[in-house]
Parts: sequence; C-alpha cells; structure tokens
Amino acid sequence: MQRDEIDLRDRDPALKHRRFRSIWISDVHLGTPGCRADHLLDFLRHHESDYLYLVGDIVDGWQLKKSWYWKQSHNDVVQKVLRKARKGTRVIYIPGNHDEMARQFAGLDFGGIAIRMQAEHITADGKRLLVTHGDEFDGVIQYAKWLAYLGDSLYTLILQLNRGYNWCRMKLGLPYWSLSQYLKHKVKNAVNFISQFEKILADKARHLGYDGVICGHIHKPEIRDLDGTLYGNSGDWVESLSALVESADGTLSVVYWTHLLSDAPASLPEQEPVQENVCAS
Ligand SMILES: [Mn+2]
Repeated sequence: MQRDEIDLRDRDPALKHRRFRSIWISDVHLGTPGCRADHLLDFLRHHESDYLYLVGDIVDGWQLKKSWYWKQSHNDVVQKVLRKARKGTRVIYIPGNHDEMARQFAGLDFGGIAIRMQAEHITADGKRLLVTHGDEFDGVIQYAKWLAYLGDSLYTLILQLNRGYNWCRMKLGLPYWSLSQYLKHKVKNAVNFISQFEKILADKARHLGYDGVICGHIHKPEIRDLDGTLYGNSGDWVESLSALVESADGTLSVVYWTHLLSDAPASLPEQEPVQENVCAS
C-alpha cells in the first residue's frame, strides 16, 4: 500500500460533518505522486462551507508536462469540488504558478467555479482580506522562472556531485567539503525566505487597504498578526495536510487533517473545531 492509499473506510461514522463559513485550501498539486488526494477527499467529505477558496497550485501543470500522473483519487477531488459548487458552495479558484495555464480563464466561471487572479473576502466580522496565491510576490519565481524549475532538481544534483567533487578535493589535498554544512546554511536561508515572504504579503495587503491577506505557495500553514495586518496561509496537501477555516463569527484558524483523524468519538458532540494558532484579532 502506497503512502497515499491509506484506508479510511473504517473511520468512525459518528464523526460529524463540520460546517465553516469559509475554507481555504492551496498547493494540492494534483497530478504528482506527492499529492495526498485521499486525505484531501476525506477532509472535503467532512467539511462544508459557504465559501471554498482554492488558493492556487491545485493541479501541478509543471509536473504533468514532464510525466503524466493522474489517479482516480485525483479525479475524485475534482468531482467533489464540482459537486460542492453545484450544491451551493461559492467556489473561487485562484490559480497559482504551477497551474498558471488556468490564469488565462481568470474572470470566467466554469461549472459554478469562479476563476480569478485574486479575490477579496469579507469575514463575518467585517475584515477585508486579499486572497492570492502569492507567487507574484516571490522574487525568484517572478524574475526567473527557469531558476524556480532548477530548484526542484538542484538538491538531487548536489548530492550526485558531492561525491565526485570531494574525490577531486581529496586528490588535490583539500579538506572535505561538507554537504551538511551547506544544507544547514540553505535551511537558514529558507527560514529567512519564509519570514520575508510573509512580511511582503502582509505589507502588500496593508498598502492596498486590506485588513489582511490569505495565500498559499510556500507550503507553510500559518495564521498570525503582522504589525496589525492578518497573515494567513492555508498550507498544502503534500506535507502539512492543512486548511484555513473561518468560523461563523469570523474567527480564522488553521486545521490539520491529522487532527481530524485523531478526533475521539467520545469527545465529539458539539466539539469546537480543532483550532491551532488562532488569531485573536
Ligand atoms: Mn506556488
């Protein structure tokens, strides 16, 4: 059984469906082996909402161009979203950089799904939020698309080169070059990148007169206040298996699929949704 083929049929049927005012999901990457479509399907089955925002990188066109990968569960996710739209959920699809081919349809509606470059969401308590995938604020992607492509395979290449490189260094009497040191440096840079990305998006939203921003792109679920501006990120369905949700009163929170699975039936009746990093404002 593959990692994404877990059997969810034995789940307790008492697990109630939760209703939120809004749900944001992003970075599903349908069309790649990494996509946890079964988990997302399970999440969508147990969560209803008035608004459902698909915040980009839903289908991974970059990977599909390289090699075709499409499973039944990937179809099921698409069908489930279309069904929600038919049944009255307002579905807004904001394409990201991996599904940029859908951007040419921005402004149009298909099957009850509104395709937009970005959207404005007004919460139940009146906050105006900018909803955008976020890659347009990512310097690397914006200015050098080939560099972003390169990133995918760079790590593999480094690992391959490291052995040969160090063999040469040894022959030349040079000390071993540490890959782990290099990667530690890279991780530090990644942390810097994330905080920079968050700041840039919050600044942009503030500049445009919004109370906050909701985005995806960096696969890091988050909800917090950045200098008085709300920053929300719905995460992804490759690693974190997360979504952003808005309760009936306008409270925003991050929910994780893993928490959904671990919900004990005994504690279920009228239990508040699993909330993490709840933003007070
Ligand atoms: Mn992206």
